[in-house]
Amino acid sequence: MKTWHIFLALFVNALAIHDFQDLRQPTEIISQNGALNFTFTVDVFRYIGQVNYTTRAYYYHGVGSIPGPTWRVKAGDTITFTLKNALPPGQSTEYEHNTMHSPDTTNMHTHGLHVNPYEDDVFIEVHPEEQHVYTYVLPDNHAPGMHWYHAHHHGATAFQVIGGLAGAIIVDPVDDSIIPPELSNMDEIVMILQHMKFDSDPGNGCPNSENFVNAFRPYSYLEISDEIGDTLDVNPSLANTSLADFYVVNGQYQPRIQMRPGEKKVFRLLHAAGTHTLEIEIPGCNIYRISRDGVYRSEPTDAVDVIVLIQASRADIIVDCPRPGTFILKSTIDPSRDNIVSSNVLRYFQDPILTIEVSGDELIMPLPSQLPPLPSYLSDLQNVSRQDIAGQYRVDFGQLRGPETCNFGINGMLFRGPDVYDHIMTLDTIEEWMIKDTGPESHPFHLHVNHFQVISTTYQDDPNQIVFEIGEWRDTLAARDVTTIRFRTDTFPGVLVLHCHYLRHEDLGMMQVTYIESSPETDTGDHGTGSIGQEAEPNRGGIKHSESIELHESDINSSGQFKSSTYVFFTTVMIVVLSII
Ligand SMILES: [Cu+2]
Repeated sequence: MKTWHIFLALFVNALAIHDFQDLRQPTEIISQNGALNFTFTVDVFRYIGQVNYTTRAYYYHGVGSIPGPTWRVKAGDTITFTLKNALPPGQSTEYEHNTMHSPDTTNMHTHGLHVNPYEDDVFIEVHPEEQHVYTYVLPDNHAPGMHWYHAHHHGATAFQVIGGLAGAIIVDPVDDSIIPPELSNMDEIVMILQHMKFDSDPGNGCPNSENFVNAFRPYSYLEISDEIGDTLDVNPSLANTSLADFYVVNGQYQPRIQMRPGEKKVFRLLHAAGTHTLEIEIPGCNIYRISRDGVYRSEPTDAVDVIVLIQASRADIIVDCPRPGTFILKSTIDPSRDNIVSSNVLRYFQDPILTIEVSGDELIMPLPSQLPPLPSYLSDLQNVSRQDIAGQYRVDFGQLRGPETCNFGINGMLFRGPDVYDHIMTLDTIEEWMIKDTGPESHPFHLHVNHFQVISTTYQDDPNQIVFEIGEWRDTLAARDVTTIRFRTDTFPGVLVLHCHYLRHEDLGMMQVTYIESSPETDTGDHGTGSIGQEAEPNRGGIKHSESIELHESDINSSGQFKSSTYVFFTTVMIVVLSII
């Protein structure tokens, strides 16, 4: 963003109607005696705020809200959740994959939860006048942390998430004593950041083509509504016609919170979006990050200047403001980070997003020296020996060649359907994947069900590890150059979905399905219906949807897996680069 853009944004902001209301917390639905049983109904909803518009929302006990209520559970709990679709019937249930379609078909994804993939199944379709009962059984050792839920019907994901179908999931530990007292003494504030955009900004995120099939740029809700064939009348009405592109916190525009000087609070930030990258700053206050993507660090960071929240990411931060006064939480575009935070077209400026009023008597609150320990499935994989790595895979984000020049795919392909497995793994083993993205922008890589640990990267422009840290656990990662991740295929056999979390890319084909077998000897395919790559095996049900394959790397074989010779080459290059650093 150029300097004059920032001044323009400041000017427009000065004209805006500020709510300056106290920040509300979403309704919490809290588990009792190990169970959380509830129903959400998806129905038409008129959002009222800086913009009034007609969209879809989750209704709980007859009350609709954006964001939806927070699910609050403990490790070991069972969530029994009924999703009812009360949207108007009449849309076709026929569609082609990798197009925008079915605005009124929905489903549920529990982003970040470590649960059975046949419970967190994004290929379930809940059409209008249908319902589905989801059962999620959290493992007894599920890590505490904040995750989120959102609609994930491929082809309608971006539309429904941007439209507001999202909310927070908080997993508390069974044993509260693992939370250090310094942390449990702090107030916790959930801050769900959602983007609303009703102007048209053609932008240009497609550097090599005039064909903006799937460019990297912010799309307005109206554009996507048109494209997907939404039959609802969005009927937007702006409180200020100059302000049509903004973030809200828990559905509120520029709300405020109160703190005392020196008081430490935990801000649980959830970027419930699929477009922008935020760079959160709170000038005059101290920020200590204690978790990312719902997984605690071993100890708080030193005070940091900025929290980069890529699409879908979460961060728990401890904040204190030493002096009385008014402070702001904002998203900035600092030129010093131009080479660090990629996707320049998707960086975002808003000042303020939230106001902090600091007054009253000073409090002195210590930081915790340690944070809750991680469970065994998140134990450190940085120093495992090579022979302990059972499988390797490469995920190559890039543009497709040919007439679809500005359409993006993975390993040269678009999503081939839920029954085509691009990589096969074995349960309870260690996988090592290389996430490659050498384009000018940065696709946010997201893996379902299993968090992964960042092992190394060839990207050299972020020496202070602002965007991601080596060794941290993530479920969504800004892919840059070649970044190596590892994870355990813990507990849950079955499909493992990966995709770009710039959600329009996902809808239009940047998604793959991989598969974890119980064991190579005993697996019969009974718990899966798909096939490996294009080599259909009768006992797996064959391929339902197949697309022409266009490879742009000669060294990717037909199942999208990276040949070992190329893997060795990349590893060698990476080791050399890292040793130079
Ligand atoms: Cu992408």
